[in-house]
Amino acid sequence: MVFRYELIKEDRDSKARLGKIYTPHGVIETPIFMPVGTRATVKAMTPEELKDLGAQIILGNTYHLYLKPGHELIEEAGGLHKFMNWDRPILTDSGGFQVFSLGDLRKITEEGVEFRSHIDGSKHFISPEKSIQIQNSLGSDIIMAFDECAPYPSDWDYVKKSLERTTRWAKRCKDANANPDTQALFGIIQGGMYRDLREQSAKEIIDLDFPGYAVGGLSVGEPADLMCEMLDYTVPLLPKEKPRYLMGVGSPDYLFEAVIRGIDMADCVLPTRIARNGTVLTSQGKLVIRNATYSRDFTSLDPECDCYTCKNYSRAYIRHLFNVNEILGSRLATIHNLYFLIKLMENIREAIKEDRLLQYREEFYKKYGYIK
Ligand code: PRF
Ligand code: ZN
Repeated sequence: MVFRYELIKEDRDSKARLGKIYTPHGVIETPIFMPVGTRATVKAMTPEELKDLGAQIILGNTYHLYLKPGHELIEEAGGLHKFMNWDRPILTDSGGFQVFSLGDLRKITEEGVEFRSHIDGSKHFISPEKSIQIQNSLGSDIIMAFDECAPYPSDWDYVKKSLERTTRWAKRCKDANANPDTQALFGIIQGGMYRDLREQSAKEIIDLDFPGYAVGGLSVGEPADLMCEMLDYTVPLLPKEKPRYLMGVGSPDYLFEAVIRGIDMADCVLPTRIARNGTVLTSQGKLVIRNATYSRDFTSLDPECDCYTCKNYSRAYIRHLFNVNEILGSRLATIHNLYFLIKLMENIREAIKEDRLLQYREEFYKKYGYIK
């Protein structure tokens, strides 16, 4: 199956869209939330369990897989899908964001980024060409351009320089992609929190003509309303006939706000990461399961949830598992959190179909609370 985006329906009352993305490993229904599997595993989950949860696509990370176990080894195994036994679509991030998060361990030049491994301090260099070569070895269905995500806050002059370099890098990524027919390369829009720079970046990246576009550089510590303002401004600049991916967003309220502004895909470590330290997402908001309040609470994590965890285990039991450090606690909380977001996106798609998304958002916020 060659890569294609099909726009099925636009919401009557917002910019939300219902669509399908066709990839060599199957179809993704959008809007979609993508669980993150940084190191060739969605932490604590087997691929079988992910499928049972309804996960349609997962994310992998170029930076981590390049360092360990190495992309050559994964290529030798027959690619990332085969290596990790996941036969549905995979998207890999370019490593740009992860390398830039290393702080003083890295040095940016026009050619690329020199950095020291966060694992053993060894020296490495990733260029746009190298990032694409690694992603070509991994064999992911959607690959991302090597970009720079400017930190927040950054001044206008720096963001301008950075986005212009990101455009030059995007062109080099496009030229470097050895498998354009089987691995769709998405361009990434940067531009920080500046409208004029968002517009410049969108124009330049769209001019290069990618099969999909990501909005990068958001959800980097700015206030929620600033992120929303940037989306309000940026998303309408993107072509209707291509998918739009908001990078690094995964709290329920941010997902609603992104979808309503026309975003089709999003990913975040949030549900899996907070699960492992005992925080679960529920229809009533976040719940910290370690709290003593739950020691004799024999109800499920979320009375409205019908995931495997909620059908079979109580808050008291899961709290106990966390208190004695049993790994089953992390597994049960991860199952619940991923199911919660996957189900939320399914409900959002249903609501778009029936032109009641804004009403659904209001109902959801009444119980969950808004922007936590
Ligand atoms: N660029 C890349 N990956 C990312 C981001 C980005 O800007 C973000 C920003 N929230 C998350 N992941 N390549
Ligand atoms: Zn549940």
